[in-house]
Amino acid sequence: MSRFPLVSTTPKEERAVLVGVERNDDTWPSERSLDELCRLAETAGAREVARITQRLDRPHPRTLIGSGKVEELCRLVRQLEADVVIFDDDLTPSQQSNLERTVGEPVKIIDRTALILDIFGLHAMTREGRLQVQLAQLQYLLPRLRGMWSHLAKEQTRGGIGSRFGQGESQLEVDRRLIRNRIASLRRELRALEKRRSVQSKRRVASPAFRVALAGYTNAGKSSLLNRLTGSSVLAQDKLFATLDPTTRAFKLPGGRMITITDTVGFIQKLPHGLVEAFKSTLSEVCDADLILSVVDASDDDYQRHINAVDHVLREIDAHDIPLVIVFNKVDLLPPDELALLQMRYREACFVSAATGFGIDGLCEQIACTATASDVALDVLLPYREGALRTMLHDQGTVMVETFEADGYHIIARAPQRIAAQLTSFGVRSAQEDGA
Ligand SMILES: Nc1nc2c(ncn2[C@@H]2O[C@H](COP(=O)(O)OP(=O)(O)OP(=O)(O)O)[C@@H](O)[C@H]2O)c(=O)[nH]1
Ligand SMILES: [Mg+2]
Repeated sequence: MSRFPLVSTTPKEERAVLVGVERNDDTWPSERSLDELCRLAETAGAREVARITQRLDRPHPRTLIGSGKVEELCRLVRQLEADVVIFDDDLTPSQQSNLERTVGEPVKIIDRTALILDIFGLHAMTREGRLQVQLAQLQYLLPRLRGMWSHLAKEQTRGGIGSRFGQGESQLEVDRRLIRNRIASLRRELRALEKRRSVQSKRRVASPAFRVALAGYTNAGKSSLLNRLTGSSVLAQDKLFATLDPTTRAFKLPGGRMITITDTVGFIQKLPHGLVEAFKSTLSEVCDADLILSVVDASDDDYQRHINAVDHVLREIDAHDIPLVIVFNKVDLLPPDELALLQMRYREACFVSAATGFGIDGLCEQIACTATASDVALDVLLPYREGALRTMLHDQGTVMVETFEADGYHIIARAPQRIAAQLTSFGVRSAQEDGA
């Protein structure tokens, strides 16, 4: 036998007890919400070992759940040797520290928001993404500073969920003032990045491709759909919040028109408001779109709630006026009669499977229809030196007739208004103005 037995370097999977509260006015059964919390916990590297729920009219101000339930929780935690307790509802800073004291060290008490922030921290890849998550984490941490001191002191040496807040900083010396300063400097950095992003997006407006944004609940299949449509290989995983940073790809519609498609961060019920705030500039990819494809996992029993949650976020980021098509994905997982029912219920929607390719042609036609709906007719004479504009007209518009005249290309086409606007200085006649 070896004198030096191998030691696993994989971080230990943490054992989690989930706690849900059912209210009389709740439209979402706590069991379903806890199922989702369980998936979030798994994504963050924890395993559910038990769950408890309590029906409550009003939250208990000191501990959210009643004292009897807190005792039950303590028993369960001891019996099952749990490392962490995750509340599905937000805990106030004082509820969190009261619970931490009662349940006792070294068990961590966190809530859904902390868990989501933790996952975002794990998945953020770009500098902007990381800054956005850090900002949201510090905003969450600030009012909890006292309660989290001891917790953070211990966490310096441990891995696992709920432990990455403020990593890299000497937490024990950090006080509120320092955190506030850091928040202010993060905001400044993000504003600078945002400025750069808006310059880039202005440049993109100058190249007037029709912009489609994929939005939707996390794990609905947005990245898979982008891959299926454009032949890309963006990361698609059976994990919540696999995508945090937007990716844009060019795509040629049937008929030859070039458009862009952007994959974005997924939404979720009870999405922490701080995250929506922090991710505003990333979410601006959705706000700048000409068409939003709201991707829905048709095989999820909760699809209606997902549609509502997405709607809610789109309102929060002022994107609800943008034309939107609902795209039910994963229809390969539906029995034919359920698919037929859904099709009857949502006559305007598209039904696709990113996995099998079912319905993708129809989806492309629907995008093409929207992309060309507001086209204007053009009858232009472009000087030969304007080859780039001619290419743009071919890429972004539909050229009906093109002849080569002595003084340039004579083109009769239909094209987006944005293109017509760029051609006015070349003596463009809008055929519509002539009654065409
Ligand atoms: N059966 C089936 N599975 C699919 C389909 N589309 C996506 N999936 C699976 O669903 C899971 C999530 O897919 P993603 O494309 O990562 O979903 P997403 O919406 O980008 O998720 P986030 O980035 O985490 O918000 C993956 O395991 C995919 O393989 C489909 O049409 N049919
Ligand atoms: Mg994704």
